Amino acid sequence: MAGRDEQGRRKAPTGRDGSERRRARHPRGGGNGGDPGPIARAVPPASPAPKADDLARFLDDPAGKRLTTNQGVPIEDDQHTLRAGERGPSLLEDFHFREKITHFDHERIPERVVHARGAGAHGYFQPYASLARYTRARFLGDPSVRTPVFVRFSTVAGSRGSTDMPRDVRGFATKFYTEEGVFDLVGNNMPVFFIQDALKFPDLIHAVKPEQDNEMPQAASAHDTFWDFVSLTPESMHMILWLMSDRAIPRSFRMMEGFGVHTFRFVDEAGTSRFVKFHWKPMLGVHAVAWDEAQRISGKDPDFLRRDLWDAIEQGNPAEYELGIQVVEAEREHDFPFDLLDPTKIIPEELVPVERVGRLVLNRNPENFFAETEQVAFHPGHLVPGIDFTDDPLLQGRLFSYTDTQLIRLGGPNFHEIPINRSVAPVHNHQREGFMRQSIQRGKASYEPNSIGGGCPMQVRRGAGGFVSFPEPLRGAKLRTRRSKKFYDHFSQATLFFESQSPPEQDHIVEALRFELGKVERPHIRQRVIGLLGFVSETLASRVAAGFGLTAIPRVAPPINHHVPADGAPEEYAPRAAVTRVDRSPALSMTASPMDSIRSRRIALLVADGVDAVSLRTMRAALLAEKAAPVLVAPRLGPVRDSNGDEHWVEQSLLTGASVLFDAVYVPGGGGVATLVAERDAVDWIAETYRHCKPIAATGEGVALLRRCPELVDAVEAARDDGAPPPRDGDAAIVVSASPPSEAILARFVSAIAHHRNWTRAGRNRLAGDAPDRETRGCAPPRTDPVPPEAHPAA
Ligand code: HDE
Repeated sequence: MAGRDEQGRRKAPTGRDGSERRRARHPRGGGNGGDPGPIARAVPPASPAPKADDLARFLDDPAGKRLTTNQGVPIEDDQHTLRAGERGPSLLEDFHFREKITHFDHERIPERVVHARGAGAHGYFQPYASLARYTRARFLGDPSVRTPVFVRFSTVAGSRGSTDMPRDVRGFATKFYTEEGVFDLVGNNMPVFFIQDALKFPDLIHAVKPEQDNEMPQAASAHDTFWDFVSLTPESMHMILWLMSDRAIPRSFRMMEGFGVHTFRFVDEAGTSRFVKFHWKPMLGVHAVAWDEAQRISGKDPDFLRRDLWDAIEQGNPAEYELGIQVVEAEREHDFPFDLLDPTKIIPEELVPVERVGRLVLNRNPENFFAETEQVAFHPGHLVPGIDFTDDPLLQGRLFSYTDTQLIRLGGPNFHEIPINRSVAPVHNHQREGFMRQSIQRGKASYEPNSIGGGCPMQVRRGAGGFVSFPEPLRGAKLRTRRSKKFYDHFSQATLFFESQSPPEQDHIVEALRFELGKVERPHIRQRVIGLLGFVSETLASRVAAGFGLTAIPRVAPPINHHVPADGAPEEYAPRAAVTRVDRSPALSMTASPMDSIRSRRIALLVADGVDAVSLRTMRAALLAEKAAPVLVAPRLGPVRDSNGDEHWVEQSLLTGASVLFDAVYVPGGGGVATLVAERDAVDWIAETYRHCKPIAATGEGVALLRRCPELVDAVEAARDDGAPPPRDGDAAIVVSASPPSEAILARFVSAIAHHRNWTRAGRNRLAGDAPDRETRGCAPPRTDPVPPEAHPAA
């Protein structure tokens, strides 16, 4: 299928065999960055080879090739081992067998300790305008430069084979292959973290990973050890609020934000440093699924997110984001109620606006998951001149961890030579040997200074692009001690986050906490967590408490903070409230995100033989015009015949598909509706779509299928046939009409899909009576008073 190359050019259509890229193959393999000679260049070339060309040199394309051993010896028989006679033993001399099996036995490498499950994509980054006023980083200084990138998205807690849809943080790691070397922005889809000091990372991860005695539960934070750690770690409260929000169950990697989390530095040509926070803002807006839906998706398609990314790119829908930066002048470092070095705090956009400065486009799928997505090695310490660290104690610890982890994971110190990790800027130094060394260094000198090699490779002056660390003045005694005072404000920003959410988003946080704590077996852990939530918001805590039959928020036994050294006085480590300057930050709510596109959304068209040809054609054309992905779903696979007798190929059946894998559903009219109305799975499809707050449209006879669902009866009655908005209490995401879809009906359906979910449906559809604490699992509860089908004849 057609995609785009890394410069965004449309590729000639090719099969998945990559034959087009085959032609681009470089005649020469190996080497570093394609640099021809042994002499280092003081100044890198103006336009290094794009990363795709670099990778193309390593492509192994089997088309038309002979089968060989690893030594290149042609293989005559790949079916039988070498044996002594027809019924005799196998022979040790069978070099082909031994080589093949040995290689197979060694196919696995250790999975990442965290972020084991991921999906990657290639693309490019381009700034809108020069950022030279902030940074000397060349890839940010020239709007004409497109820098190749590779991005890996991931979950954190689960193993490599776990589902894409647990409640979890998502990694968003970007490798920029710049002309000055590799820059990695290794971020997450949440702007803060659980802990303030890297020393606690192994504790946090041990707590969230499956419990050590029985290795359960997989890819889930809903268990005792995680919440035990949280209950003793008040600094985690802000992150917990993010984790309990719908941000932890994104609809797509293409529809989530990314954050660098730590405060970094920009350094300009004059050496002036400013603080900077990095953001990725998705062009499709920020969207989530319902928690009930996430759990079902995990069963129906555990590859949901990686498939979404892969398919979108294959279909020519690149994933796109804007790079946002929040820049703080050095003199303002201490102007905030929080410490800029504290990774459990954001800089509210109300205090420092996010400037959108460039575009990231992911438009090419990897050729090989292992070679690229698995072997890619990120490191927050991969920097280019113009970007530098701060003393955030979490960031400082990460600077050690990432090289260390690659050594064990990728087997030695030469992981930078693996094709996906190689810099496109030339690499020359005196590092030598080690497992799997690829470069063949020439000459005699492998040390510096040397005279034998003419002093090469040579150091590079700052003015010629040499990296110089920002000379931050330091002072202070060597201590393992308390952090600066502002780090101990553990709750204010958690409160800010909760207060900034819309009512449905707040409901989802309450329900997520009830779910997670409901899986905790030890009551004292649960009660302590609810007690901590009381410091964030009494409303939140009492609503969670009500889910456990508690009538009051439990008191937290002191000390509140258990991160106290053996000789420390607990009161000195106690949380303290800061004077906040922002009470509400609309940017923290997902409702603030753009809701104007339905590009690449998947819409199920439920059909059966006899479907109305006009309705089907009109709806399909309207959705395709908006670049959405309509998919025909029928009671069985194969062709379906419309009212004109034309055949349509069914892509999914009620058996192979599932409502949770789609963003909306449309039921066209026609004779086929009678078949659907008789199918339990078709009725359930509609009911589930409704429960998960997604848009539903039906026209003509199709409305009868909606009426089979008790949940929908009121909403269908209230919906306006002419496409006008429903009355005040109506459901804008239920679009029905007695006749084939008109322009107004199409427009309303498209607008409902753009809004993604009608979350208010969950609240509006409670069982009879006032039941404010009833759990909805983030979706509309089913009605238990079924309406007999005969009471609602087809429209
Ligand atoms: Fe990581 N983290 N991390 N992390 N992290 C890893 O490195 C670590 C942290 C993040 O797709 C590991 O190559 C420590 C924050 C992403 O390959 C490891 C600490 C943030 C990825 C590691 C943190 C991240 C990792 C495991 C506390 C958001 C996946 C495999 C100081 C800013 C990258 C690997 C990929 C991966 C250590 C905290 C993001 C073990 C010690 C905060 C996106 O080195």
